[in-house]
Amino acid sequence: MSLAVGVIGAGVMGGFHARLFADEISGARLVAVSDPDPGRAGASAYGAQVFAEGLPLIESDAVEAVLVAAPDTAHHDLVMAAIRLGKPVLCEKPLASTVAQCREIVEADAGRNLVSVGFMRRFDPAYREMKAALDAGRIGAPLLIHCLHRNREAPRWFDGSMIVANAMVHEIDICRWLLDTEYTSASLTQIGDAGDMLLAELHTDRGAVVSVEMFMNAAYGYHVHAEIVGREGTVAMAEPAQVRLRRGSAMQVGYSPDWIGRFADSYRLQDQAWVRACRSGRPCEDMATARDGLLATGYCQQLVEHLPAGGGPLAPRM
Ligand code: ISE
Repeated sequence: MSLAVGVIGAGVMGGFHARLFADEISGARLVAVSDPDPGRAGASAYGAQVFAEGLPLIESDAVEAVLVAAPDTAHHDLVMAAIRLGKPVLCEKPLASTVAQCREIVEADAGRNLVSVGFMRRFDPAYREMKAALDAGRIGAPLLIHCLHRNREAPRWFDGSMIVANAMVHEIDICRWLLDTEYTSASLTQIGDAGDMLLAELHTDRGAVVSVEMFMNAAYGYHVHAEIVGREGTVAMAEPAQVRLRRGSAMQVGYSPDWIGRFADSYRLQDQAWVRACRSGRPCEDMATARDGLLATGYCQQLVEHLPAGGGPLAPRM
């Protein structure tokens, strides 16, 4: 029998996940969607049951597994409810807003492995190929990862700390995963006074350095890029566009307007891997765990604390 999935939150992310479970993910079926806005919930339900709140959805006997795509501040309570009922839960990043809340989740999940965190870049074919090249020794010892992460336009609700906690958190997780490392210090430069641009240099316990350009209002499109520089070579993402348009003595490459276009395959592969793991009862090796979610939130918290001073030491907060 397929896995009965309930999706909490029918915004951009919840709506996309709901469609994946309704249409594309094998071994799963969408049985419920919740959102305080009935119009949004209905539009993402594809005939599944609609709830106004997340808790009754988790408690419903019809729901076997839960995807949380509610606002960040609601994550902790929803994930804890799923753990209490023994239901697997895939929570969009961040796992929770504070280190204390993440720690509570890690403790409740210990030995049960019910919690996964939606750091979907771990399933992106480009990042995976880069990691495979690195792990196979094809570029020698890693020295530096150059990352850039640009959004076309910051959402209205974006504030100064969200550039770290909501957006750069992806680089924090993916570079830990790529290098299998922890961070030891950071230097941070805020560029301009709009709070939408940041240059970060993170040092790691294995000596490699991670540099990240964050720009929330890059205007031309959504653009994520990374290159790992090793002792014997480098491995870099190709531009993600699939086609080139040639016209009027020029060649054009398109960019997606947002992260859904760029990372659609990653979300699909992640959700499929999660369903497979839930059904087999065996954890998916590549999926971010509650512990990864705790570490990411801990680093973000320290980086936000260091922003005014332009940097400082980092350590895993457990
Ligand atoms: C956004 O808030 C996200 O959640 C996306 O995952 C990220 O890629 C994007 O850059 C953020 O602004």
